[in-house]
Amino acid sequence: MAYDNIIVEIEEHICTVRLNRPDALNALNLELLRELGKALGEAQKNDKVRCIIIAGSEKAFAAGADIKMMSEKSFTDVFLGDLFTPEEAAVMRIRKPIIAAVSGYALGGGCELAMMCDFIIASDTAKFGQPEVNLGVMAGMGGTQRLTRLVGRAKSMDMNLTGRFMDAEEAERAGLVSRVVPCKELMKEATGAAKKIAEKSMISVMAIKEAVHRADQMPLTEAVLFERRLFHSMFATEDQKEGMAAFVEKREPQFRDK
Ligand code: CO8
Repeated sequence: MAYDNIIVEIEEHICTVRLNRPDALNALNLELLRELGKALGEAQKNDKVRCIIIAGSEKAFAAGADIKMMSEKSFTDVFLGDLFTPEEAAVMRIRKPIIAAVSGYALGGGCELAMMCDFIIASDTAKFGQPEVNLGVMAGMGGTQRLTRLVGRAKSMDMNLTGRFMDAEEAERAGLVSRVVPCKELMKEATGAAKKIAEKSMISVMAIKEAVHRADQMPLTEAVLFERRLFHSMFATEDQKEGMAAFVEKREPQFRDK
């Protein structure tokens, strides 16, 4: 399917979605976000796809929501139109793993989109920020919430209140990103991680994603019980038999998602 604001490639079980508005540093307008939601929905339905990567350009993952699109909007427009709620839901509905490959600016909605992914691999040029305060507004797609859960209150308050950017090294130290690699190696690293995930049983992979996301949302004892019941349920799968037999027989497992 052809898109105007993103480029989608599917290769070796990996769907890579590149944000592609180079003249606006990949600023997120509604058209782009709707195309992204559609592409992710298609990847979810496509049995060939086992992992998804969202990337931008070398200069910018995304420099935020499109300020030009928002500048003339009124309270009534955004409140009654529920700006960005369906677009966020479309990303959060995806059950397959999503890696954000971030190079350059990931600001405002760009940082928030990266945080909606399951983990972030960053290039050493990455810059994260929630600079909405400089525009007389505030974060609106998780910048005060997901960022606080990921890096803690002190750094989240600092970034949201001052609008300062966090470089890749600080982001890794703070727990916002899982790995930092040289800019030129970003896509190789992200693809390598995606390929590793693609080799596993999709039953384990999708259950792990659901369980880890519960860590933000449930009390610990409930969340551990949720995890334990998922773990127990895996003993009903052929992939559990295959994975454990392969270990015992000292060979590579052949998972069949059954
Ligand atoms: N929206 C629209 N256009 C943008 C944006 C943006 N967020 N960011 C950059 N651009 C455009 C510029 O206007 C410019 O276009 P033009 O040449 O036509 O004027 C082009 O991209 C290149 O930008 P710069 O010339 O500014 O490039 P620099 O290298 O000098 O600076 C910066 C790069 C520092 C990234 C700078 O562009 C900047 O500060 N951008 C704005 C960052 C920002 O404030 N982001 C937060 C936006 S608000 C937001 O995200 C709210 C989130 C709420 C929910 C989100 C749901 C998706």
